[in-house]
Amino acid sequence: MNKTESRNVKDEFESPDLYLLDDLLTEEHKLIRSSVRTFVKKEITPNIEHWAENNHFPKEIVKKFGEIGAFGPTIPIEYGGGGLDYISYGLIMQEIERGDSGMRSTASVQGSLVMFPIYKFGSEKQKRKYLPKLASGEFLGCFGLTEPDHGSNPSGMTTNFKDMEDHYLLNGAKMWISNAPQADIAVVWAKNEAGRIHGLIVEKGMEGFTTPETHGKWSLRASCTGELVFDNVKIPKENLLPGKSGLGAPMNCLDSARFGIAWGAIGAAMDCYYSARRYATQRIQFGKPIASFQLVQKKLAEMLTEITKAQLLNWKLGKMMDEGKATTVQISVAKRNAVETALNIAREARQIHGAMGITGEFPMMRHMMNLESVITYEGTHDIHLLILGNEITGIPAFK
Ligand code: TGC
Ligand code: FAD
Repeated sequence: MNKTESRNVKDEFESPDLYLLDDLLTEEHKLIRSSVRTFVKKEITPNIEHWAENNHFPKEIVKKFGEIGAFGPTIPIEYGGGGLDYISYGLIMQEIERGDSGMRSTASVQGSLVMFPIYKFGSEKQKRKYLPKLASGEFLGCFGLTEPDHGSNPSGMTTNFKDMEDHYLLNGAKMWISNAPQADIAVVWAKNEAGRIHGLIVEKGMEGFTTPETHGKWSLRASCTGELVFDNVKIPKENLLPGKSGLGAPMNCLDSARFGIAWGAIGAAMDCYYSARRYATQRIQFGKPIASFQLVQKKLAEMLTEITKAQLLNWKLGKMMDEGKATTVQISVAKRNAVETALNIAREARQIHGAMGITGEFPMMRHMMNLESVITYEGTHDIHLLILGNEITGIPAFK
């Protein structure tokens, strides 16, 4: 394959539709998918290898995501959101992650983990103050739940706040926080003096609040990750989210974000499948395209089968989300299934490309490395398995 045919020069991606799943989508869904796909082809795929190689988060993408409605698609229009359904949200995440998981992280953290808690648990004043700016990309947000000593078990968190009568005093630290170094606001989960978890909105520039960047990542290199450090930060009382407390509040947000990941990871899988199919039909060995060998066809056939199954699962989950019927367990199953499917497909697609597959000429290595984070964040692969195990047996094996 010569340079001019490489994907970085021209992104001609088309999605497979073996089972005519487009019949399940409305005209509006298809229009949304097509406009985000066009955006990704223009703004993300021509640049992503360069950004990832240079460990560069393109801050300008935030405004551009705002312009196409990628932030908070399910939030009502009156607060700047898209007023769309969950299938639309899923399709937007699928298309963005087809470009890159780190880009999807930027969008899904903003929508599901920053706008969602403010919309769901915030006061009217908080909604009016923050949501339109987050929707437009004027503000970038982050979500602080994980701590250095509390990852899978967020209920053990030690970040805490004290009631000082005219303000709260926040102390502690969060780690592995997407968007943190560039964020204008952080939705932070911390315990009050009674040990009850609450959400607080912490603004950039508050005295005692710092966001050191995490360096040395071999994954999600185009997304910025960092810590949130609180050293006696004075938080105005009006910045507490009044609507819900307890671990259930951040977990509600994770339900929405994990749904986005289920769709997004299949976008990355679709990109790998597309690249492998194209390469296999063009690459000649033993006098024939490698696509003519049965073992290569087996790989491609299994990839398409798994993508199709995952898309059906995701679509059904989207319907249940829209009907308000989706459970945490169902969402866990879809997240777990999609990420495992995508990782397997990235590995198989890489093999089809032979040595070329390890270069940035093709997307598989980047997707594969990204997916190693996706399989860990928002609940690790094993934690999701245990959530289903708990549902089946009634025994929570994570304790
Ligand atoms: P457990 O005893 O099961 O529950 C404690 C309380 O929380 C409630 N709850 C939920 N409520 C609503 N929705 C959910 N999904 C809920 N899950 C739990 C539960 O009902 C209970 O309420 P109550 O009133 O009875 O007290 O909690 P546990 O401490 O045993 O933990 C259970 C476990 C392990 C499943 C859970 O904590 C878990 O899912 N851990 C994984 C942690 C995680 O996902 N962290 C994600 C951090 S954010 C992130 O990664 C963003 S990456 C973003 C990107 O870049 O894209
Ligand atoms: P641990 O909890 O220490 O787990 C280590 C291993 O032990 C895992 O394999 C796990 O499955 C296993 N394990 C743990 N407990 C059990 C158990 N009970 N039974 C069986 N196995 C178990 N967090 C945020 O709050 N906000 C963010 O924006 C955010 N962004 C992130 C971005 C990136 C790039 C990454 C990598 C992480 C991000 N995270 C974020 C953190 C992420 O949610 C945590 O990494 C994740 O929840 C796992 O926690 P941990 O890394 O501390 O692993």
